[in-house]
Amino acid sequence: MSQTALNSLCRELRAELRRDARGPGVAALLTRYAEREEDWRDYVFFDDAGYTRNLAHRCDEFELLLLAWQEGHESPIHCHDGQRCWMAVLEGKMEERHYREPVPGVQAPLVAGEVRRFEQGRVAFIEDEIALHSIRPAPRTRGVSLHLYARAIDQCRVFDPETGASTLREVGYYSVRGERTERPAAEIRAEWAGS
Ligand code: CSS
Ligand code: FE2
Repeated sequence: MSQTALNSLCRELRAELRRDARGPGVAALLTRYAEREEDWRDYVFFDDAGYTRNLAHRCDEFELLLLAWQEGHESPIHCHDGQRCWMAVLEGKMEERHYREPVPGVQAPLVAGEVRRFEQGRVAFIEDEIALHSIRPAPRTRGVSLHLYARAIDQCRVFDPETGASTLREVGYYSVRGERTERPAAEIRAEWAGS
């Protein structure tokens, strides 16, 4: 890997998650990167159709993605497949809405929880034990966020808040390390396997 700030971050994240899979030092590493660095711009593509998932790095310990959100874009309400998720704001402000199932595993309308706003440089953390959530940029702004999933998330459940019904959704990639792609996600994952 070349000596870019993003590659250095990946090396540091890997060392940290190998040391302790819960990643106590991850938020500090992401904060430092978000406050100082700009090389993520090479990996970000926007699309009017919806937020884009741009792959920066994938290995056994984690997956690192840049998500690009136009004004008005919003993720569905989703879980994190039992993994840990950190989100650092690189551009704009991001809003997170928490939801929970009133009785876990029983289908019923979701209960809305807190709404949080994260400024540029701030880091959010979520896992299934905390809540389901949805993410969007603050009104009238676009945003770029850096997402670390440990371990990688290849699928998640997305929820209808009115009924609580959920469906399993495979997640894909809009670009890989700065190259736009329309290749199937499984093919891309296979290439990174064992790295
Ligand atoms: N989980 C969503 C973004 S919010 S953490 C995704 O990766 O597409
Ligand atoms: Fe999420």
